[in-house]
Amino acid sequence: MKIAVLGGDGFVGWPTCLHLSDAGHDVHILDNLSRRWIDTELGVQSLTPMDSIQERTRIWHNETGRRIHFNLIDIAKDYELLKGWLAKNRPDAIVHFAEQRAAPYSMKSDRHKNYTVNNNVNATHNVLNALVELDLDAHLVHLGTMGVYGYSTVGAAIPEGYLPVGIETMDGRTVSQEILYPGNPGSIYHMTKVLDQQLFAFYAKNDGLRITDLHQGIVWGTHTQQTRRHEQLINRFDYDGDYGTVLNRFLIQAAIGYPLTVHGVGGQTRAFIHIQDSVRCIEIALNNPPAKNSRVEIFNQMTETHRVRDLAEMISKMSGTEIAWLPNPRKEAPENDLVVKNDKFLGLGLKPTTLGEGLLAEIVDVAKKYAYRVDRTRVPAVSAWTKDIAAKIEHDPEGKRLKSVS
Ligand code: NAD
Ligand code: USQ
Repeated sequence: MKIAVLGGDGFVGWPTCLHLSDAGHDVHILDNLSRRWIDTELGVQSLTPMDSIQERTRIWHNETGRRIHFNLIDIAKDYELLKGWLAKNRPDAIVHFAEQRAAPYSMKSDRHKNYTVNNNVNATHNVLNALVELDLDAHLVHLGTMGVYGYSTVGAAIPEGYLPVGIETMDGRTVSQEILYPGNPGSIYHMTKVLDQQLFAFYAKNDGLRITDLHQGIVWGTHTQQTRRHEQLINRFDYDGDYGTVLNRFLIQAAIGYPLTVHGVGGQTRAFIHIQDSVRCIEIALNNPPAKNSRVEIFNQMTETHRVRDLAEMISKMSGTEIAWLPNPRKEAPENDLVVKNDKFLGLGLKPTTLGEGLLAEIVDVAKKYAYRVDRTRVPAVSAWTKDIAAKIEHDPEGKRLKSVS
């Protein structure tokens, strides 16, 4: 297949491009490199030394003889460029990663809220709009998030996108219908993914577009089979308070001897997936497109759930690192249960990579190798969800949160 990967320079995008290219697909990256600019804005860098995208693709070509093409396009702002590229190249499929994906970054200030909404919603709408305008029957695979559902199971497992409901009619009958699971986002970033869902539902219904939405959990790990092939194919690895995600952060913290930063009592339960499984799921989704004029196909892309404090305790035991129980900068339930259905990927052959000590230790080793690149002052998460929380945290008598806890 000829596949356009929007956001193919990012943490999940880059290993996906390598995986798809290795499988024989013709891969074209469209990316505006905004994630690299955000590192500059925040004064941080990936734990792992990343080369430029041009250098990465050159190394891949040297290693494999296969080409991955790169196009510098802002999907949200350069609609005509995007449309022109799609018209000329007419891909069979599009994988859409090109959004601002950090919840803390999206909550930093009014400017960051505006940026996240404008970037994410426009990027998604521009792609859909161009597909219709060009009469292009490409299968669109979008990376959504588990966070569209919120994280509460109300005593029943979260289904894959659609919820059967019974509605009492005016003449006393009960009719059943399947509706999109009610959106319950916990940040501006997560809210943009709920808005994406509505855009997809409309374009599938009105224009018959073939769309798959992958509601992905927190991705952990860094290497895949292909990124291991050459030092310069290495994946990015975020550790800072905005972009670092919880499990990867704890592993880096363990590697540099920084107390594990648990928010609150760590009762938050979240869904997880290893990066290797993430790229496999995307390939499975590409190989199983929905029919034209059918509803949006939704998969829950996760393999296991864990409670934050259990992860911290496990890593603390494994590494001897202490745990810091910090005031929570987010507005979220302090404790929740989470049960999620993921039968569709399992049915299509996914063999989950679960959290084993071997893989965890491998990540700690990667982190130790590059520990000299870590700026410890960038580890604390300082983006507060509300002004009230920001005020409380600033008045935290022990000043734990704003200072480095080391
Ligand atoms: P990332 O920030 O590392 O990568 C996103 C890429 O998209 C970057 O290379 C960025 O430059 C590009 N991009 C952003 N806006 C763009 C625009 N307007 N035009 C062109 N390119 C643009 O993020 P990631 O961790 O690789 O996540 C990829 C996708 O998967 C995101 O949509 C995210 O919401 C979703 N997701 C990620 C995780 C996770 O744990 N990382 C979990 C669930 C879902
Ligand atoms: N947390 C800590 N300590 C930390 C960092 C986070 O206790 O040092 C807690 C947070 O308060 C939260 C949980 O861990 O309760 C998860 O936080 P996270 O930063 O790992 O994940 P999140 O903000 O939800 O976002 C990440 C990705 C996002 C993706 C989402 C999937 O950045 O792109 O959509 O995971 S999900 O969480 O399933 O919605």
